Amino acid sequence: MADYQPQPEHKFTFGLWTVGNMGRDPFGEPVRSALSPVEIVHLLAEVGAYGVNFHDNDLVPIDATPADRDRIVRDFKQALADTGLVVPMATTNLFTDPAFRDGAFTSNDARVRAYALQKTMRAIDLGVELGAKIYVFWGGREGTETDAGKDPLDAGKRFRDALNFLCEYVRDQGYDLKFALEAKPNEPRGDLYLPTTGAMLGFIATLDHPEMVGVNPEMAHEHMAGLNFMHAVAQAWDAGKLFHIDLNDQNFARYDQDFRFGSHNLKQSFFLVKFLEDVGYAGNRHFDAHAYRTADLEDVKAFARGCMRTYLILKDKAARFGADAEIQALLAEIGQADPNLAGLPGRYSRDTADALKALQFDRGALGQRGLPYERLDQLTVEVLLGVR
Ligand code: GCO
Ligand code: MN
Ligand code: MN
Repeated sequence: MADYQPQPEHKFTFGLWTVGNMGRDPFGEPVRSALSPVEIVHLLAEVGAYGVNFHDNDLVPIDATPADRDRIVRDFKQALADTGLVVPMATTNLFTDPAFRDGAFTSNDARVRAYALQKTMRAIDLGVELGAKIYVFWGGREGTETDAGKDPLDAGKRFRDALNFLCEYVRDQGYDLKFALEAKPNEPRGDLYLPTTGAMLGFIATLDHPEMVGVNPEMAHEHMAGLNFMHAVAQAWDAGKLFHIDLNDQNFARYDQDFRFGSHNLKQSFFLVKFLEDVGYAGNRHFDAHAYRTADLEDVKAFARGCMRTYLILKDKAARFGADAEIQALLAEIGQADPNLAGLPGRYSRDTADALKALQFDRGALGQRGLPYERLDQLTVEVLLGVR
């Protein structure tokens, strides 16, 4: 482990749009030249990634002819075969084209909603053809700037209808494919619907085939909303819904920064990696990030290598945390059981309820008990700083 070299079993993936990002921002033109999908596959193989994900139009331009499509897909497949990279996830671009400027599945225009479904079915076909087992839905334009023109109940119903339709499509085609819904609070819309992973989890329960649908939480998105990402991931895991994950980094309360994983909030990144490794998350670890606008091609490779290397270093730190006797002793002290409780409350029964109601508690002593979180946190910081 000490060499921190990415291996296929780590399931590190990048989107075509991540290392292929040309550095355009709302204030400035692109700063890097376009890389073809084939070039990106070779770049990812060079840095040691396991897989490559794409939006339909990252691979096949929206105005490609059928002949263009066939040639592009053939070349891409050849690049995958030459490098051994796989395509674990695919998704639809339902945000770039002006047709989607008021949303795709939630648009007020029925023709746009129908077009979005058509585009997604075709993109699902493409993703499945290339081997994808997870299909991500990020509703980049599903929201509003003003609530004067769109009813959130209508929007929610339209989004639900679209996902129900697409689940049936996948079943009808016999595809081995699951959906993962990705929440984001805002950007590019003023407000996006279903803005957090928790909101997505609530929504999934209202679908016709909830078992086909999970979430794709993204670190930056929960941080934009000021939330604790690891807690959102834990809730998704607990619900059996952690189908995919988008790793990156982000200053709190900023625009969507998509920084290299671990570049900003080291401690949050550590607790996230520790969580994923402790529970045995076996899915893809997808880096939905891009290099700084100042980067040249070599620095883009350094960015990609850095995402994976930092993950593996944090995984190593999590193992050290688990093996540190002092840390474990403090955890045992914090979690110690009281023999006087004799297993109460346990599962509910009339007897356990009666026994619990009859127990005497020393409330003053409970309130006086100190908890060594300062010591524990300092030891955690010291593990992270490399002195333990
Ligand atoms: C963003 C999103 C996207 C999605 C991607 C896959 O903030 O732009 O994170 O990068 O993850 O569209 O669905
Ligand atoms: Mn994002
Ligand atoms: Mn994302």
